[in-house]
Amino acid sequence: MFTLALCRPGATCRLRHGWDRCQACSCRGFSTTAGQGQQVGLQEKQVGADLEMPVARREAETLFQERPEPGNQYLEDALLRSYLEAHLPPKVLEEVSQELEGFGNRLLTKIGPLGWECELNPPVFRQYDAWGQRVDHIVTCSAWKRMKEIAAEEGLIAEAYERRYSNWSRVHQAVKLYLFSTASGGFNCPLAMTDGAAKVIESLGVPASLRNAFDRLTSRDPRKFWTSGQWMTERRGGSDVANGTETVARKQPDGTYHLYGFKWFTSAADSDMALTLARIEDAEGRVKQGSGGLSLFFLRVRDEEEKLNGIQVQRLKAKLGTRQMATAELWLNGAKAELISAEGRGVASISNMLNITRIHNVIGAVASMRRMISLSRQYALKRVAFGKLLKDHPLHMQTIARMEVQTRGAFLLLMEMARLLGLAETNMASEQDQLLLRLLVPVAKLYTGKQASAVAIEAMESFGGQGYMEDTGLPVIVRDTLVLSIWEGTTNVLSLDVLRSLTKSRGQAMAVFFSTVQNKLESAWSSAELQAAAQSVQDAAGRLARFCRGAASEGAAPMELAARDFSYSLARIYAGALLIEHAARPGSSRLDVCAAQRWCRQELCPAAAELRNGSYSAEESSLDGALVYDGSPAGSRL
Ligand code: UCC
Repeated sequence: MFTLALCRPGATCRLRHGWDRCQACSCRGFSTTAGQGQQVGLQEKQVGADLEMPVARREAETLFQERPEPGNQYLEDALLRSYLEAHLPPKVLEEVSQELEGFGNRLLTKIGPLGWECELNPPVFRQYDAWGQRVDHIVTCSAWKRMKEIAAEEGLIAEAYERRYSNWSRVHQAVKLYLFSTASGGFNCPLAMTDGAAKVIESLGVPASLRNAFDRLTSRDPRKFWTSGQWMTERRGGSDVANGTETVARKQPDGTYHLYGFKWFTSAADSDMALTLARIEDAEGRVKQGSGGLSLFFLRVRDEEEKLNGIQVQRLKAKLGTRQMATAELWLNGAKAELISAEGRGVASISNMLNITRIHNVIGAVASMRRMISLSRQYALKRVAFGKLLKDHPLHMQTIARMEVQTRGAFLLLMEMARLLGLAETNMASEQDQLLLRLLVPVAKLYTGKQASAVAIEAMESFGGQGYMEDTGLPVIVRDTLVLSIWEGTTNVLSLDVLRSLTKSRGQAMAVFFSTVQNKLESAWSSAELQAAAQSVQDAAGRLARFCRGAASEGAAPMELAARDFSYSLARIYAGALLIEHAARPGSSRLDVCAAQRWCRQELCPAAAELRNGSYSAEESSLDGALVYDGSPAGSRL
């Protein structure tokens, strides 16, 4: 965690600053941690001594509470390490774990402090220069620029495209991004879109005109490395892209296009390039409306002389979080662009990008949960309340343990997607694997987005009032987490995407889902400890199958009403199966078993439960609206 601390000027600085700078005395340094037990003892002694002393004689600068100081994120993440040990081939494991340990140290000592600098120095927008010339310059801090270099040096995008570890390359990349995420000062956002853009270009076979862009997006050379934006959202809406997109594309004699329109949210607007959607005008200046009128374009944001490419920046957005990263409103006023999809296939083409950024969203969600729990559990080792450390209060431990179980389920979902993506990208995925991946991406995105918000808020509470204090850094994580259920598709939009993927596969994806869950439970039936959990998952899968058969006979409307609960059911059943599979492997720990058992004690199939309650009936549905508008003039018209 990153905090700013204050010392009394002139006094000896007694704070253990970590990487931060004391505002008053400007001392700086990185502290080493003495034995944990010793620290706890000292803390207890200090608290005791302070309480015995009359208030007037206590030193004003005495810290009453110690900061939590997690160590190397890789070394402290038991589940991550056991997952890699269970899945990676030995040679790959050896190399990867060595690299991750080093990366964990770099995060702790170098990258984390830079991330905090990004938070303290958010981008500013300079529209004019001193002489009145319009420059539309988005000024970012040096730490943000350094983050871009580090992303290249660490191969955070390159790793996935070099395929050094064949089908395990995506797992390796996902793990690095997961470790990087909460230390990145928001740089995980441009990386998500960069990865998505590289994926789109690769899936087009890297045409000659995009070779340079692809090489830069996937480069390890900081001087060459580019990031990409994903400009999809316009004034009329961000979810309903098909109806919300007004931008038009006018064909030029040289075959390129000029784009005219207004992009309402463009994340990481300081990026080097972007992929965006527009409607191609015909010779009479007419465009086709709807999804079928949208095509996908590539554009550079600036030309070789650093001049904006027919783009004006209107303003930066004032956001609740992710303030380290510039989100802008952009006018496209003749931006030169290249058509990169078949005409009218824009949405289908950009979906490749969406599916990658949604996986990054899951990475961000799991990383945020893991970070908050790390801080919370560290704090519980140091904070004394009601005469004992927080870690010795069973209710407090139960609360953190519940978060831990949620985080474990989410982590395994993430790894499963990365594993499947790695197979798909090395031509090792079966058709079933591909269907499963298409289904799991929206499921995991929507589910972990919600989990992360809940966990981040719960973990903040575990610090008491301190958790609410800006300079602890905790509110930053909470704010940056809350966006995860919104961007890249809200929970409901993603629930509808789950239905889209099922419809498109004509039910095959569901069949694959059920058979995969069954396979994952296989090794648990012989385990006395895991049998009951496996039975819960199997029963829930049975209820879900009956639900699907019933829904098929009801038509689309009830299914749409049930979409969110249905998606939650998929997430809980699948994560349950993954936790069981992980716990049933040879050499698993008692805690792996415990996590699987606890996960499976929750309602695993909320869709069936809500169906039993009548939640999806026409009558209930009409009452939803009545409840919402009770007392409002609109209510009488329902
Ligand atoms: O928020 C944004 C940037 C934030 C920064 C990113 C950071 C994330 C990093 C996290 C790090 C911590 S950008 C805006 C994001 N916007 C969205 O996500 C849009 C949300 N809306 C949707 O997803 C909608 O479902 C739409 C736009 C996809 C619906 O469009 P349509 O055109 O109404 O949908 P259709 O007609 O059903 O789909 C058109 C085609 C179909 O293919 P065909 O024609 O062959 O049948 C669909 O199957 O597109 C296909 N398709 C997909 N294919 C649609 N979605 C997908 C998909 N996800 N995967 C594969």
